[in-house]
Amino acid sequence: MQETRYAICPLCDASCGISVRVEAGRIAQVRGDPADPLSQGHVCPKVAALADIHDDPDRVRQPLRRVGDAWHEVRWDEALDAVAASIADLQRRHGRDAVALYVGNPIGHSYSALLFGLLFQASLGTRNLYTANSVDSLARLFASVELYGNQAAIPVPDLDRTGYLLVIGANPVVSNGGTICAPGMKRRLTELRDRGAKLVVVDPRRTETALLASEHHFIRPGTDALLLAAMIRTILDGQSARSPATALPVQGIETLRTALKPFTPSAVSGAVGITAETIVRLATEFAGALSACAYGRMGTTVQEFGATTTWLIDVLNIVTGNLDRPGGAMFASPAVDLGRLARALGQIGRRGRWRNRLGGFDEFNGEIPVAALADEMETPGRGQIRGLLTYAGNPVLSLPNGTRIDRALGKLDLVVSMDLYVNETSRHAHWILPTSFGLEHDQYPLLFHALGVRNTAHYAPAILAKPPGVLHDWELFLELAARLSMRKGLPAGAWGRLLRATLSRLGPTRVLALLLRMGGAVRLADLERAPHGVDLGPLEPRLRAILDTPERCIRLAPPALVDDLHRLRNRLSRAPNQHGDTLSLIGRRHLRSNNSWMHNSLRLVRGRESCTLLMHPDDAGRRGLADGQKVVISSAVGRIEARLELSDEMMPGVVSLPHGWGHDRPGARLSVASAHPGVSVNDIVDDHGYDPVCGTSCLNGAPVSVRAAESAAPPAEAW
Ligand SMILES: Nc1nc2c(c(=O)[nH]1)N[C@H]1C(S)=C(S)[C@@H](COP(=O)(O)OP(=O)(O)OC[C@H]3O[C@@H](n4cnc5c(=O)[nH]c(N)nc54)[C@H](O)[C@@H]3O)O[C@H]1N2
Ligand SMILES: Nc1nc2c(c(=O)[nH]1)N[C@H]1C(S)=C(S)[C@@H](COP(=O)(O)OP(=O)(O)OC[C@H]3O[C@@H](n4cnc5c(=O)[nH]c(N)nc54)[C@H](O)[C@@H]3O)O[C@H]1N2
Ligand code: SF4
Ligand SMILES: [Mo]
Repeated sequence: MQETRYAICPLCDASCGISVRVEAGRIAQVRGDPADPLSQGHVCPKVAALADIHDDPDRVRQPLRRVGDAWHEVRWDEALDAVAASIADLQRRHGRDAVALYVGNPIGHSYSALLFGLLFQASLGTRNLYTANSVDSLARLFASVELYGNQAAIPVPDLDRTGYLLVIGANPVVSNGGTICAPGMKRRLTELRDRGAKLVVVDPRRTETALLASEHHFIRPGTDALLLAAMIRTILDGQSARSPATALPVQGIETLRTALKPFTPSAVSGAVGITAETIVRLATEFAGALSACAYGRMGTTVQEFGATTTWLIDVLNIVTGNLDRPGGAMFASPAVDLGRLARALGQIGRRGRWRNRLGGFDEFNGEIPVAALADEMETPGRGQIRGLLTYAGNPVLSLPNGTRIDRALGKLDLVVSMDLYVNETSRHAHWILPTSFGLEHDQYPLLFHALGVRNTAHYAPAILAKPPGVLHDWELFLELAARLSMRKGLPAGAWGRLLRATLSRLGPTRVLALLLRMGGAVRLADLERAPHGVDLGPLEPRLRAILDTPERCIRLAPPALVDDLHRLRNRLSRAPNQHGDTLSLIGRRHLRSNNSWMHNSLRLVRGRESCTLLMHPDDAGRRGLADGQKVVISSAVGRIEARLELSDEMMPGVVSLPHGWGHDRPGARLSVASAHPGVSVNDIVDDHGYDPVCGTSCLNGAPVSVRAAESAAPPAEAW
């Protein structure tokens, strides 16, 4: 039997609507859904790999227990009881923080896992909670708390109406955007240019996005805050007391003006690598545009000045009067109001209520930055992490100093992975608890609707049956939470049982229905009748409903960030090491790759090798290196070998390597990926490099040196 069903691609923030031909319970074909009001038929090459994951022979479809090197299939009851008993036992003997939880990126794509995960987290009661946030968007969340009082207040560029878009440290043509839901970026940016709007890209690499731009400027990694500070200073200098910003409820503009004094365009120009005249012109044009918007992503969040840079991006939008107005940076009005939900759940982004055991990091919203994880696992003493639970994450490849994480995982008393694969991380697990995936459960892009460049609401029921031996993520969370609260014999145990009984009877869909009803825009029943999704109109100003600061004002000059300007000023005296031995290492993404976990799809990995080190020909010439040659890349924490690819798309002094590769670790069960392993850039990214303001790891900008490998002969053919 064959039928066409509609669903939502769960792979990235774009959340494209898809039409899926299902034959005999399997995906026969996936296409973009032209009737989806937001994605309008757009999909990228990754979408075809959805079928590969669903059908992957390597996928884990029954709970596994590892004894030595051997994996044994076990029954769910046995696995759940044993895991709960081991967690409770470790916590009883060594304290509740002895068991840590790491939550990876895919949780963001499952509303049911997000909601029920909170319950599991509460039942675990550990302060050692880590997530991919601190290698991703923590700086963004931090800046939102400081400016607007709620981490859920994330402005998105009003792409389809703006007159001027400044993209700084993002490559949305490839990534399809992060912390923004705007499927079809290439089309949107082309239309932006076609209607006469300006697109400026600032990036140490002439990216696929830069190729669409009106202008592109190279920038030295980690110096964006200097550029932005000088632009804002220039704008404030030329602004009268009746600035556009004064129309917004802002506080602290004078403090800001004073704090930015030292950052003149000529003072920052040398460090940034952009002339003072260009900086002044960029500032003047941005301020003079009918509407304008600055947007930053991984290049501005996971670097030395992540929090400060993100704050200044918003400040630029605010002081030019471009926040909360059409064509500027706006807040979506999602059908489930995330800001309100965050408030109700106590998740607005409080911080500093505790620190990690070894010190150095404040908790943010209950989590500790991953920069602390390896130390917390390896340093003995009470509270040392002895057990790690991972949910939909692959820390061995995704976190800085992956080699060290790998080693530390091998020594833990308990590792439990709630995952689809025996991969680089879960090969260390004592237990793997497999879950359903993607189209096997219902979908509602809870987070991404709140980041939409247009207000839409889309619900899709499950369209594939889950394999009989797996649980839905939310079921797994409930089962573990219930067993844990019973084991621990907490007074909450009875409540836990009651809650579990109630919630499992309700199920996530009923909870979603309730949340939609509270939002008031649309009901679940309406969405069930609209398989392509519902259009709720263009973005509308709503700052006053968003603001959660006690003052009901935007805090333009929050002390934590203004104080960081001293550190930023010191950055000015650091000499650029362009012609020395050291190069600055940055990351990149590829259209056919998704973080660390989709390389087991043959159609995505075959063809030209993409895990190469990009370098400017001048840098190669100076080192006597040639295109295609194997090179050794060394840093303070490790060395890896990769194939060199020369290109003048790189800024001289900067090299780029993608992350998520390195599938040659023994014991993983990834038959395709292990034949196309690549190397893991995180083996040379230092876990002790982080932004001291918010604790985000510096994945971009690490100093490395590059030399020829011993066996330097270029390959006969790629792979
Ligand atoms: N195809 C594909 N799409 C994806 C993903 C994927 O793996 N593959 N991952 C998804 C995820 S989880 C995320 S978070 C998003 C990320 O989305 P993006 O942030 O758009 O993706 P990146 O390719 O990391 O882009 C970061 C850009 O910053 C530049 N850069 C590096 N350092 C600096 C710097 O110091 N200053 C400036 N100005 N620029 C710098 C890099 O050259 C790069 O072009 O993508 C999502 N979409
Ligand atoms: N050097 C460097 N490092 C980076 C980055 C970078 O740009 N440079 N990017 C960072 C970013 S932005 C991110 S988001 C992180 C990602 O880092 P992580 O979130 O740690 O890892 P992923 O590669 O996304 O792996 C996702 C895991 O979840 C599993 N999985 C997928 N779907 C499901 C599901 O529905 N249920 C369950 N239970 N499991 C599932 C997959 O099998 C895989 O093991 O990497 C970060 N690391
Ligand atoms: S852009 Fe993202 S959501 Fe859209 S099809 Fe590609 S991976 Fe899926
Ligand atoms: Mo991410």
